[in-house]
Amino acid sequence: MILFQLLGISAIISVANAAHFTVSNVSEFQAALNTAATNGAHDTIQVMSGTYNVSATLTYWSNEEYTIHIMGAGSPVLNGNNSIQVMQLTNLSNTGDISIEGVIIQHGNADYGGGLGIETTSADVSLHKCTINDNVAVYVAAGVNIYSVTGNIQITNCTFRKNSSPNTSGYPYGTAGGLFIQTEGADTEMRIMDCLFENNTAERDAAGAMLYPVGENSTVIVEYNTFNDNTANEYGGGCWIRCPNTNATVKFKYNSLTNNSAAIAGSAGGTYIEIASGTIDLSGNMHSGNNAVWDGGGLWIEHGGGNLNIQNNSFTKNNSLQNGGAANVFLESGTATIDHNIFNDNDAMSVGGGLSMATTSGSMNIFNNTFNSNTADEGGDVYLYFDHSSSSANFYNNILYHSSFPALAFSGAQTVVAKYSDIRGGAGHPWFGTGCIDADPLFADSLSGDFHLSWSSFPVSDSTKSPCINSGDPSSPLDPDSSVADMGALYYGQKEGIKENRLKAFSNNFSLSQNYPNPFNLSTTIEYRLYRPTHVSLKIYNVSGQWIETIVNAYKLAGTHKVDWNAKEKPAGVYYSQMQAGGHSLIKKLILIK
Ligand SMILES: [Ca+2]
Ligand SMILES: [Ca+2]
Repeated sequence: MILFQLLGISAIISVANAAHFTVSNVSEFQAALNTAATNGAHDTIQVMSGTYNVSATLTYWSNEEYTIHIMGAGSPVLNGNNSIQVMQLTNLSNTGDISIEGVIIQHGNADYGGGLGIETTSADVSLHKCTINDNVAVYVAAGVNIYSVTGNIQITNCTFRKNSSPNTSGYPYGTAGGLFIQTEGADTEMRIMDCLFENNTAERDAAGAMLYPVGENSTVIVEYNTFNDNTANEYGGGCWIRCPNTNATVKFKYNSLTNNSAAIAGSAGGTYIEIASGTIDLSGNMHSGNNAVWDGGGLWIEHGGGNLNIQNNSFTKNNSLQNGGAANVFLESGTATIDHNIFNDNDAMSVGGGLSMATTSGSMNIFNNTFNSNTADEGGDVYLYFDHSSSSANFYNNILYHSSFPALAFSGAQTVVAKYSDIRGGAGHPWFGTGCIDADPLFADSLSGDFHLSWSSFPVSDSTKSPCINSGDPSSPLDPDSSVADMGALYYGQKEGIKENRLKAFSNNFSLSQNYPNPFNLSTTIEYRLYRPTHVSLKIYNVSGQWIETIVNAYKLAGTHKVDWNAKEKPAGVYYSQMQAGGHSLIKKLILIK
């Protein structure tokens, strides 16, 4: 054991190849960074609570093969006072990983990385439980700028708020309001999980987050994040991902994007994804209230070839002034699978109020989606464009209802024949094919966004049974209740006699506890836990699946929430509580005794 005593550092203890520093002011912090950079040890710098007014950028520059971990104790605030970059950390070795946890970085100002800059060659970078607020970048990356040649980068449980990149002097200036991550080499992985991006702005692209792995075989994972009220004047209001090299993997799942915009001259109000080739998996996301002046109010994708899967997402009240109110998708070649999504109340001025999709030579499989109340000049719900005759589309088991006419439209070198779909105003069109119907789908409560199919007198097969139940293509896989496939995104579960859906398998972004007491005779308490802030609805249904009461319908913060249901006036019997959040749903049984 070696014991150091250096001026300005309150305690340094180095055990073999590990050193620990505790710092409580700016000069101690910088002295610890200087020592850590050259001491031949793995370092932990514990930053005690308090405000650190930084007048010279806190700097770590090392080529040691040792890690550094900066750890806030009691949420220390590192403040650049709107005049300087707060912190810059650089390691040029292969294994000198950099990690930061539990600090608040605010009011930084720099050309790149106004709050924080990190650079490595092949070492990994992680940022955990940090808050990045009110930073400005003259050129790129107002909040955090991370660059690595081949290192992996992980951002978890962080908040990025009110960061802005306002410069307009030349591209790429004015990009990446909250966060910018770039890797240069092949085989890198970048991951953003459980983060909140709110009220960030960019004069050009990517107001919330910008992820840019330049090399081949890149993996990008963006899961369980919330993007709210971010504004880019050009492309990508919420999240922007570009993989310009071959064989990329993008997993974009369980994210919530609300009120983001591409405001002045660009596409992708919410999410922008562009890859040269590879696989995009986009599932369980909720896009609502996003808008773009060009294409793709909620989502914009350009895929150079491979697999594109868009599943179990919901798109509500997004709009674009050109094409694809909810989503605008281009697939050069390969296969797109688009199923079990809900497109509700989206608008495009030109084509594809819900979904606008184009392909050069790809094949598109579009099935079991629910489209409701979308509007466009042409293709109120769906517009497809086929560039070459080798392209194709299978379109079946979809519901297109309450939208502007014609709900489905297409152009180019191929045609579409819809099958086993419920399409309002479709009858008589050449594309209204086998098994298609034009009948009210009897959604449970479409005005409040509940697109389950209803069947009030289940199991009696009368006029209360949605015409979409068991009316999908009989050769489709059976529904989970072993009945013939239903049309639309949500099937009617006939085993329990209650609306249910496939999405609930993916609902681990929240939990719904059993109510207590249960059974009960007057009132009962329902408790639920959110792992990220989101809009929540909690509804009570009776045993026949009829809606009884909505007891929560509001935006809620992450954490545990409780609500009482007073059933004094309700008849005894079995009820169900159904919680919906982030496009997912959970159900519990309640027993009322009188
Ligand atoms: Ca060191
Ligand atoms: Ca069925």
